[in-house]
Amino acid sequence: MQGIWFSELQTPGLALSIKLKKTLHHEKTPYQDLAVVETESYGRMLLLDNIIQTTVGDEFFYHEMIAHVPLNTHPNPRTALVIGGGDGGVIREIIKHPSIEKATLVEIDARVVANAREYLPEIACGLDDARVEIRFEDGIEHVRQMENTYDVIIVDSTDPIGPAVGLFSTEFYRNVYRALKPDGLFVAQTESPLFNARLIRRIQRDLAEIFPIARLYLTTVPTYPGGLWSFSLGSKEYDPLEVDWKKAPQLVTRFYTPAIHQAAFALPPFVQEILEKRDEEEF
Ligand code: AG3
Repeated sequence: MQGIWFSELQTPGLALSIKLKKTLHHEKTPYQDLAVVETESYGRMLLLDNIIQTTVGDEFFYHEMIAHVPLNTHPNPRTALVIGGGDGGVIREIIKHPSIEKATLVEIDARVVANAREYLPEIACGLDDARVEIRFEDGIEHVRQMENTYDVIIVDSTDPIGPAVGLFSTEFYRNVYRALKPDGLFVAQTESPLFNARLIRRIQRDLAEIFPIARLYLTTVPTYPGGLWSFSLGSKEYDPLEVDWKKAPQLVTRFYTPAIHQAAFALPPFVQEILEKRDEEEF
C-alpha cells in the first residue's frame, strides 16, 4: 500500500487501517499519548494511546445516538453531565435540546479539550455555549460526590483499559444512580457486541440490579471495532421505548430520528443471546 497508513489493532487479530494525509499534532499529556491526524477518507481523527476516538467523517453516528436517546427519553431534561467526552461531540448534541439549562463536562485530561478546540472545531463547537461548564477532574470522583443532581448522565469513555476501567464498575453505576435525580437516567458507551460480549452482559446485569429499567441499544460506527456499537441505559422512571414523540423537540441531526431511536432497541438474535447466556458458555 502506497503512502502512510495508521492501523488500530482493534483485537489481537484485527486491524483497521486508514490512509493519512498528515499528522497535525502529537503530544504526551499527563494521562495519555494524544494525536490528531488528517485522514483521506474520514477527515480529521483523534487518537488516544493509538486508539481511534472520533473522526470528523463518522462521529455523528456515535454522538447523536449517545446523546439524543437519553435526552428524548427524559420529558424535560434540564441538567446533564458528560463524563469523558473531551472532544465536545456529546456536548454539541446536548445543547441542541432547548430544555437544557446546564451541561457539565467532566474530563480528566485538559489537553483533550484544548486540542479538540484547536483541531476539531466541528466537534468542539458547543463547548463555548453559556450553558456549558467544563471541569477537569476525575469523573469517578465527581460522581461519588454528587447526590440528586442530574437529570441525565452520559459516560463517553475510552475503552475499558487504564483510567477508564473504573467507569465500567458496579460501584460507579451505584454512584451514578445516587447522582441522578429521582427520575433521572444514564447512558454509557459499552463497546462492541462482536468483541466485548462478556463486558456487555455484565454491565446489563449490573444495571438491571441497580435501575428499574435497564436496556441495551445499538448503532453503527464505521471506525470502531466491528462497526456495530452498543450503549447501555439505566433509568429510574422513563422507558426509552415509551417516548411521547409529540412532545419531543425538533432536532437537526444527520443520523438520529425518532424511528431510529425506536429501532436501535431492536436487538438481533446474536445480541439477545449475549444478554441471556451464562458466563461459562462464553464462545
Ligand atoms: N469514546 C471512545 C469509544 C471507544 C472507541 N474504541 C476503539 N476505537 N477501540 C469516543 C469518544 C468520542 N467522543
